Amino acid sequence: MKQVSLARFLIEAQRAGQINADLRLLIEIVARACKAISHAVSKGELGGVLGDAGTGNIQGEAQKKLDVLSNEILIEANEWGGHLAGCASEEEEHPVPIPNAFPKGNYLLLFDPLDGSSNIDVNISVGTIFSVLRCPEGVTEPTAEHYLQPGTAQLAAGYTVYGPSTMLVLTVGHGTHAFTLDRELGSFILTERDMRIPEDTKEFAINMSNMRHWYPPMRSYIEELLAGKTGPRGKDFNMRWVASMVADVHRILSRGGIFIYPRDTKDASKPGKLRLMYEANPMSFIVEQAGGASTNGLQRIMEIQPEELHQRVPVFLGSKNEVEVATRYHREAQR
Ligand code: P6P
Repeated sequence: MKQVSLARFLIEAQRAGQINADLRLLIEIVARACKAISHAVSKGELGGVLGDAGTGNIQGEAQKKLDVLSNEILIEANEWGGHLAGCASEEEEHPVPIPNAFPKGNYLLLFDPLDGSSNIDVNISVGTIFSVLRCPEGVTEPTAEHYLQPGTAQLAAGYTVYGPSTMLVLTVGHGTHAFTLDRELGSFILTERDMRIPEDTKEFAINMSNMRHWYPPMRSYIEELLAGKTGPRGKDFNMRWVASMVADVHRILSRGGIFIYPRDTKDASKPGKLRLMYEANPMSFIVEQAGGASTNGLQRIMEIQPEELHQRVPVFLGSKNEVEVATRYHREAQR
């Protein structure tokens, strides 16, 4: 079968009325930036870009050199095209305006430039996550509150996982599709159209070391998975935890599973670890478009009305029926 490149896929999506020319340009530019990040990541120690940058970000996390580099690559790639009104990054406290030297467009781009970067120095897969919103009508200098739109307002979302192969997974609201980077051509090639997450699973992903900090419904739910055949679930479960959300979510998209990062008592000020705007919302859009589900334990993540740019949220996402079981435990406990 003739290979379909990302460029051709996006032209066909535009021809089908799913996206317009500006959104197509935006996605192509983000994909090109991810190729540059993939190139830097794959050099490893030889690129002199491993280790700490010696700086911290708004999250209070030590930044890796590659966090800073990836952030710069995405910001610089997107400033001149005339398609963006601004962008927001996990690595930037405030939204980044488009320089006045360049025209502004109708879209807002939000991203985690290098998620899981604590894995970089031990050569474990990391990724880039991005989300696209429309800039509110008539706003040319968007500030943080213009980004605070629920996940259902997303026009596109995707991630690039820098693993044994570099893969871009994308949705524009018409299914979830996977592209694999052909390094010789420098093109992302469509390798899976309309990904579907199995509705049931025997595999869960959670950081078990936090168990003593979990609230009762979380503990009950996991204890039943661990009981396997001998317990109420009547089947044995396997566990995987890469500690790179992109890698864990990609596995779940590919073969099913449930990914959980719950709120816990370790830090009551934080309702979970993952950020709503540029991690949970884009991943939820991608997963729902593949037939999966994504909640914060009580409601659909994409229906949460954001209150601040870097807010955190508990995440239960993946195989639809398993997410419903875990969510039911939490809803019952809340009652
Ligand atoms: P923990 C990476 O730092 C990240 O934000 C996600 O990619 C990942 O799922 C999670 O944190 C890992 O958290 O507490 O297991 O290190």
